Amino acid sequence: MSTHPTNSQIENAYALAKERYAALGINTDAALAQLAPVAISLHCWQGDDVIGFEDPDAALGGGIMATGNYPGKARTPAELRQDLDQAYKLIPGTHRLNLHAIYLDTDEKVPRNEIEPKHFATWADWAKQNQHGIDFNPTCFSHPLAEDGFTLSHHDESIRQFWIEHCIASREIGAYFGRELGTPAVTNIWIPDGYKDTPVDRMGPRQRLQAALDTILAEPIDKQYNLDAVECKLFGIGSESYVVGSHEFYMGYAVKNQTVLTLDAGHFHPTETISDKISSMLLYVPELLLHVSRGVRWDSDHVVTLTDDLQAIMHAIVRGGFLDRVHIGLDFFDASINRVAAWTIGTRNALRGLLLALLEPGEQMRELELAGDYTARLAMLEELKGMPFGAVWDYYCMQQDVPVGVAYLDDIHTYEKQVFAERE
Ligand code: RNT
Ligand code: ZN
Repeated sequence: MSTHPTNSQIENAYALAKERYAALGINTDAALAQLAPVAISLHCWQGDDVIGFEDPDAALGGGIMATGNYPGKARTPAELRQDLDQAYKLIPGTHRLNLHAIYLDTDEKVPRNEIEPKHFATWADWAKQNQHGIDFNPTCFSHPLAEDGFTLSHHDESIRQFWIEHCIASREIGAYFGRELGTPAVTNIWIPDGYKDTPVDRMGPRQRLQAALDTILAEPIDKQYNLDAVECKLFGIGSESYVVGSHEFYMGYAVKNQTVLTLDAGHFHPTETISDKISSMLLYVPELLLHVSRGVRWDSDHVVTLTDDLQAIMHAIVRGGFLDRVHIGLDFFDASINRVAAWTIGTRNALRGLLLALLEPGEQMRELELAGDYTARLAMLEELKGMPFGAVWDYYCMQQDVPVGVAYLDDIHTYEKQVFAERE
């Protein structure tokens, strides 16, 4: 579709950019060295519209929805891994995989409360070969026992117990990945529980959820293998009036129990952003998991683009020095575009946002702020937006041996013709 820059053009542009940044006291090589080890957790569920492999005819439930029917979606674990391999090839760096329990790889029909590490062994082998850490999630939706909209907070004890067992099994699978791969899995609990219309009892379901979580987390697991996280939400389709696991619920729970708190960028009021929550929450919880996403009207899960919101999140992480306490995961699912491209575009954008944040003269700007020179602070923040950041990003892609600029689309088109076409 276009001609691509040559290596020497990329190098020349970088050399100029490096000088411009150096003049502001920013070392571009150091910024790239900081970016390189950051592992973003790619969510497996973008690859097949959150269907999984438990039942190929499963319908997505739990108040989340994927729209579109772009051809070529992965139908088996092997196909999903093949698609992921393709996406990882187009993204600079080495990244993680975020797996949901319904993506088990076995011919057996396994009830969710009986899943075991062996059902995920192929994932561990593949991750080991490709140096991916793995994160994990119990799947408390798209299931007959979740059909009435309640799982861990269900008033029926036997249903609640089923989901408790599923979450306990999931933590063990997280720990298995952690042991196998030498990097802890963040096992994140999100449940859809809530009411479409105004409830009378708002406390009861929350008490049940709190007790269920206590039971799930009762068994200590070494943090070098598994980290427990909990994720809130404002509303879902069918739970517009009341969500049991609200922000306050999980904020309180995570602080009290010192678990990881998950902040999904699409799970708050439309004008509320997660960027400003990071520095507050890190005073009270050990670590955060981010579901970097993009809300659009009723949807919380559009492909991540390089928005002000995204930049504010990355700035908050970098300026706070929180890269080692914030796990960056992605959460979006768009079935109307090439799914490998969705991963590629979303992840590259997350990294671009991060690089922009790393290309700041942090110390100098802090000094200006402390000196009360808000004029210079504002001038600097605005000047930075016009710096030749693209040249640094292009150079990084070249250095990491992935396509520079939209060149990745060529690979995606080839892949589409060779692989997706075969799946129809
Ligand atoms: C749903 C939550 C949750 C899911 C995944 C599939 O609103 O964001 O994180 O998207 O678990
Ligand atoms: Zn999420």
